[in-house]
Amino acid sequence: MKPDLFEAPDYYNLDDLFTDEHKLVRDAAREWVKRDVSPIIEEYAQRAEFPKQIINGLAEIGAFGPYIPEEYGGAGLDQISYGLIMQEIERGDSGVRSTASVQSSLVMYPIWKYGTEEQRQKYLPKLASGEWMGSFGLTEPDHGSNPGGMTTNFKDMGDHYLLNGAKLWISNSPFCDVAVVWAKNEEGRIHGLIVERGMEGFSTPETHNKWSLRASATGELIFQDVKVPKENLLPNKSGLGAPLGCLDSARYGIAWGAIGAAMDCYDTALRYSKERIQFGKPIAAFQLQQKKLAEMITEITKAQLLAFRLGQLKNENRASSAQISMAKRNNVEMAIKIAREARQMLGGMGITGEYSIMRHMMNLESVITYEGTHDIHLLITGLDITGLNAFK
Ligand code: TGC
Ligand code: FAD
Repeated sequence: MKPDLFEAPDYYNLDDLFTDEHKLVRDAAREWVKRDVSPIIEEYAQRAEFPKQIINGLAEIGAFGPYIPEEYGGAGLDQISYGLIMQEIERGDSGVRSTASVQSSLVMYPIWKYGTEEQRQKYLPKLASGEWMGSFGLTEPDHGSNPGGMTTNFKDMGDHYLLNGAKLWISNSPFCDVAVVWAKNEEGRIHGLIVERGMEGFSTPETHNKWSLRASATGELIFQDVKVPKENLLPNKSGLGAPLGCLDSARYGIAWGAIGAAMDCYDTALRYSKERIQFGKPIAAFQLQQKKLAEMITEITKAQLLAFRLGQLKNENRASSAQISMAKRNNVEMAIKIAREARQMLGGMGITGEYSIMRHMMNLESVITYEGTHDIHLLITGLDITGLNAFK
């Protein structure tokens, strides 16, 4: 792969709106991605393997629990810093950002928000340092967009719970130490349970043959009469709103992350088009190529402003789920369109692993599907503005 010469676009001087802390956190993440992710990521993606050696680095830049309080090992940062970390990591690879999203927003967040003090003390510091890795089991083979239909269930056996069922498409599952699993009790009410590797009847087979998110490990969570200690139930929130609350936080991070992938594609295409000579001129001199570049930077700038404003609202606890859906949907679509255009600008070179664009493009096919598909987020906006539910 070519050396990482990335220069971040900031067309509307967004840097003026960031605090010194935001810039410090972002620049540290940016440097780390250049040093520790860019040189190896293409090779790991080609091999379809998650690079476990970057776990310590992710912890050091604060990517595991950026907004979790420091007393639990988190970085204690605000929501904009969290977003900027996700942007920088996804600039490197969406699969690496996935690992950080799951660990922070889908594993640490529910333990912090819905767990007991004992659960927080036991799990959060180890998850923040990367000593333990987590996964989040909501999706099932027959229940993806409709998680409320889940059939994974647990029974109260007096001194423990008995968990049965299966989850599919689970990021980090093949190597996770703990899984936050959503299952129904005997009354059909959804609860979160912390399941630990090593519990009898719990297995995590890997899903192979992915053309997307190849540097992220994806798999299943299978529960066959797993005895879960009663103290592993998350007691402070139940119902579908509990996992959906975690998704709000992860979807917000993706809204920023997608900007990173788009920035990388734009920056690569801009540099390439100024160097590539055809018909005696750099291809950047042709109007058609300038149109592509001008539209890319316009869309990136709009996405940056959307994410920044959403970050302000999140900091004030005023961001609605529907506002988060709009940003996730818009920014991922923006990124995937830019990846497709940028790939064309590199001609044949665009399909090779010498450049990051094709990898981003394929990764974004997962990003536009997970954490709520593109259609589901549109319907969330539709419901919000009309008051009419078009899901069912
Ligand atoms: P509905 O009846 O609308 O709602 C049920 C309850 O949930 C509440 N609620 C929310 N709460 C918090 N945050 C949200 N975003 C919420 N949305 C809804 C709602 O108020 C209600 O509460 P209550 O107290 O009245 O019971 O539920 P529904 O069954 O009609 O479904 C709505 C729908 C379709 C929007 C929802 O199911 C949905 O978002 N589906 C998409 C599923 C999804 O996003 N799955 C993601 C799995 S995790 C993942 O992909 C990780 S990828 C990780 C990575 O690698 O980065
Ligand atoms: P389906 O729900 O079957 O949807 C198929 C199509 O039908 C989509 O186009 C959808 O938009 C459309 N559709 C569905 N319902 C409606 C409707 N009411 N109206 C109109 N159109 C509709 N899940 C986890 O729990 N944890 C994870 O860590 C995780 N990681 C993932 C990693 C990867 C790489 C991938 C690909 C997925 C991951 N997921 C994870 C699962 C992901 O959240 C689901 O794939 C997603 O929610 C969609 O579910 P589905 O794939 O079953 O598609």
